[in-house]
Amino acid sequence: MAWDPRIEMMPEPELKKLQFTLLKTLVYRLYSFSNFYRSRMDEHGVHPDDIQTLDDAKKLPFMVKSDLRDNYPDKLFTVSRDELVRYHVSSGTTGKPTVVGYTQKDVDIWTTSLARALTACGIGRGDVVQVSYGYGLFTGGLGLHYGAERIGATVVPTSVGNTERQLELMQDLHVTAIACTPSYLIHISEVAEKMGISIKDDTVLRAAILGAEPWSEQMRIRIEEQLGIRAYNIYGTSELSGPMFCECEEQNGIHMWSDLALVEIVDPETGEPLPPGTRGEMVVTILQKEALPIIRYRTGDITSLIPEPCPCGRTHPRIERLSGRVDDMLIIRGINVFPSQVEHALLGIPELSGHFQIIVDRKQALDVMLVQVEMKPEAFSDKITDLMAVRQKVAHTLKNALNVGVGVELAEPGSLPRFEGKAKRVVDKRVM
Ligand code: DLL
Repeated sequence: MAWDPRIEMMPEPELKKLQFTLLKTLVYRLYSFSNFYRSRMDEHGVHPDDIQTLDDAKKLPFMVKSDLRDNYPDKLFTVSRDELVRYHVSSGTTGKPTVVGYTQKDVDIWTTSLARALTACGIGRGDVVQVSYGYGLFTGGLGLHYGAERIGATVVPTSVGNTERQLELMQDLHVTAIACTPSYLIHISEVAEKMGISIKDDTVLRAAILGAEPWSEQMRIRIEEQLGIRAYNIYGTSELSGPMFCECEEQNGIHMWSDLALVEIVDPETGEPLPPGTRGEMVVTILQKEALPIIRYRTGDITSLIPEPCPCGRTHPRIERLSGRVDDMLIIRGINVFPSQVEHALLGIPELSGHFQIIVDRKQALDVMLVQVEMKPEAFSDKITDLMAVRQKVAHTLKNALNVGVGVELAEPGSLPRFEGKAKRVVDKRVM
């Protein structure tokens, strides 16, 4: 089932033509009406007339998060304030946050992208969707809320927190789908266990729409098996509007709606385009945004375009699961390490609960990485030899996966921090 089959299944050549028309219109509009874009393009020696094919998009200058931060709060907006119907604000890790404004059309298009996304996961009228992403300045809650309403599903707007109540509502209101971060879903399932509720047997939950943070294929398998549901990967960033792009029922790659976004994968070092199938940094142009146009935005997310067409019949390109960020990559004694690699390795170890934390420090000029891993209650023993064996197994698995030796510390069940929003997996104590 597709929300808008005419667009979602449009033959590829037609879709490309549409993309090109939208790109060209956008570039002309911004060159005429945005000081920022005009001077950027002039500095870069490119004029809208130089955009003759879709491929010419690579002639346009990149945009990065700091461009938004430097123009705080709204200097990059291309509509007047009274045309705005909403702001979202994303918490920056440093300095000023980034503010995204939306016109009514921007909200409508964003909502359409989510209607497509939810329909692609088999959700529709008759479903009850619990939205357990944060509501408010974060885009997850309101985004999914509007999308679910648009397809005629019933929304339970729980937001995050008060997990026991969330579980009661899940049962009492016959929730069939939940939208939240993968780490919050794991937390919910642990609280359910403590309350004596089996999500698999005591609820009618059948789908989860998970995103906003990295998660692995192993984590999907674990969630699906434990909860008896199907878990779908959803992606977006606040700068692009919020969550917009999602897997379909094939669960094999995230469809990037071509009439809304032009996706490129580039070498993070050189900025040069990379071919389908090769991993690099994803760069996105949002083709139909009014309030805060986004051209060639460097997401910092690492993925690749999947070259094969999707068996679902949608012609819009897919990206593979994000494997990390250009900027959360840790360099440990010269070796690149992604927290997602650590997660991937740990989930293969049955004694562990899946909660972990990475502590990076520098001792005598050498990077040291300590991975704290939490054990499952049933695997936790008071025999030192048992614990040492597990610790050794974890250290060995991580060494193989990361190509670098790391310290391992076992933690008691329930002792590592839990997260309602995005999990913070890395504590970097190094002073650079
Ligand atoms: O996290 C928007 C969102 C809300 C996406 C709800 C999905 C669901 P930001 O707070 O701006 O926006 O963070 C965007 O989160 O650049 C990725 O690094 C990461 N991210 C988002 N979705 C995924 C995902 C929202 N499915 C940043 N897998 C992005 C891995 C993800 N990382």
